[in-house]
Amino acid sequence: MKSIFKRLSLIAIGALTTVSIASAESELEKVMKERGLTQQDILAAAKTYTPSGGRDKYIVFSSGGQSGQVMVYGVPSMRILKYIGVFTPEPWQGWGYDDDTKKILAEGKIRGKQITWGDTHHPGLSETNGKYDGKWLVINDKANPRIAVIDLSDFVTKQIVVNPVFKSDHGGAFFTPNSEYIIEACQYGAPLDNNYHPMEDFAETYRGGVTIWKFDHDKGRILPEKSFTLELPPYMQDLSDAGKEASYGWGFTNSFNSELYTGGIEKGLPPFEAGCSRNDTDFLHVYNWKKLAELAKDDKNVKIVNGHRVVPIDVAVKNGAIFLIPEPKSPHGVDVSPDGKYIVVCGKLDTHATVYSWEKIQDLIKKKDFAGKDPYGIPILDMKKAMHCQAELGLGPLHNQFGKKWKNGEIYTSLYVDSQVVRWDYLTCKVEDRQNVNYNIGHLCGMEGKSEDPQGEYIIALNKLAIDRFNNIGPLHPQNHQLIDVSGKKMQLLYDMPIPLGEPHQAVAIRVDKLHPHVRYKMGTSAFTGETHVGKTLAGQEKIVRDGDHVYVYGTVVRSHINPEHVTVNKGDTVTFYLTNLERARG
Ligand code: K7E
Repeated sequence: MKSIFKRLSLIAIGALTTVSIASAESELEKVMKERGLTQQDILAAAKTYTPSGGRDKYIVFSSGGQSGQVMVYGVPSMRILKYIGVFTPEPWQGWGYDDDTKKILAEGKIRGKQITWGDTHHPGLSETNGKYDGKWLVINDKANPRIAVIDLSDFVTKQIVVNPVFKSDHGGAFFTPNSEYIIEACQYGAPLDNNYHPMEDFAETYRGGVTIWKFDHDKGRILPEKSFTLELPPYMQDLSDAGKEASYGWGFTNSFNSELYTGGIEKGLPPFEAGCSRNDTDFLHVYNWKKLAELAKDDKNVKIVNGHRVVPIDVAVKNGAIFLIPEPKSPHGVDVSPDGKYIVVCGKLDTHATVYSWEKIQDLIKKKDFAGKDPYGIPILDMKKAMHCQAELGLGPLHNQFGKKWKNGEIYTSLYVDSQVVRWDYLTCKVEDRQNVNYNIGHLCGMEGKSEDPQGEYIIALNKLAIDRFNNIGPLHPQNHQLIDVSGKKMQLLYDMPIPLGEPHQAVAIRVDKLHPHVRYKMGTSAFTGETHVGKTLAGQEKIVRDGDHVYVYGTVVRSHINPEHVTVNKGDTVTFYLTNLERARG
């Protein structure tokens, strides 16, 4: 009897399941029809949809651009999780409104002037053996030459450092493979000192450079007194990358103004952009940061500018620590392959990406096989002799990310003018696939795609324009981050994520299981310094202390319960409130 009942109920359940699948199917068909969705759309939705309570596999740190902060979101859901206050006050999280955070923002003062905005540009994750270790995030401020360090144990900015010799900062922040140093290139040539020098003296007195910031990997702090700058000609040093494995110890920085042009449209001269794009090639700078770091320790190898150690060009040349290689017209990204054997450079105004061979470069340096010298005495290697191959990609190639099969040459490049992501093979220089994006992509973000351990799976196209992608919200459109599935033979566009911020310029992605942030702070810890706060007050210890006309309130807070509730002071007193949060629940 029992077993018959069981069988009957099983049949009933089976029938129910069939009915519910059938009704779900017809419901799905109905929704697809009503919303005009294709099978492909449904597949894309299934690849990104994350049910309530679900988690992402990757966390992305994206610069907030002129918003001066960092945005954190998940992949593949593309859900925004956090804004980290960096150079700009963030009222909702108290960033820039209390004494501790004011102190950090004040570290970013330039020549005594407080600057409460920034253009966060290139985020970089700390590395151990060339792999992301999930400990620290650094980001540069392009507009005001500064770098900030963010602690990934609580996602809070802990340090801001001003570059003492640069007047702009573009090619940063890039970690060396064991986070020994952070590379930061300047972009616009300018006097290294803070004095006036006329523009006519550009070639003689204006300089470019690369600052090599010493980083304390355990404490997560830049050590300015152990850092130095390699002086360079004012070629407008641009993006940089640190060599790895085979090319460990070296750094690569490209530049876009071998013409040393400074503009002058008002005097009838060609506009700046045209004038600095006349030559067919610019210069890739190849320098030995390891050797330079040794040289910089000795006072006789450096000049001190604004209290900072600068290795002059001639010292670097004499010690075989700097070389130039021509690279196609107005290059942009320079990206070192995970094994350090190839250096890929995109020529913004050239349709090619050029792959240089580290082995050939080293060989030329060893044999002193130079094609000549630049006006500043730096040896130039022959471009053809240093080259591995060149790939014709399309219009406006900018940046590169490596795929999971990087050993077989898998690489992705953004095409700004063509609005495309191209998958190609950097070993053979053959193009494999193209994906249209919408529109005008700048950087692209692979999953750990610039580390020694690229994960593949997705590429995010960081598009500067959205035009017709979203509802009309007035003349100014959001930016658009588009998620692309790169796991199959053909790339597939999955998701459009509007970003209503200053241009969120570049992003880095890391596997979630590499991050181990605190669940809560130890009671009385300052969220901003990570140390026990002088105002730490436990339940029952609340007090009001007067010191002359300064009144200190040691209070506690649990949700809406604040103690004390009344504080009576005299007119003209200064009052400091210390409120210790006693809440233990997560929130
Ligand atoms: Cu290509 Cu400033 Cu990152 Cu722009 S640099 S795209």
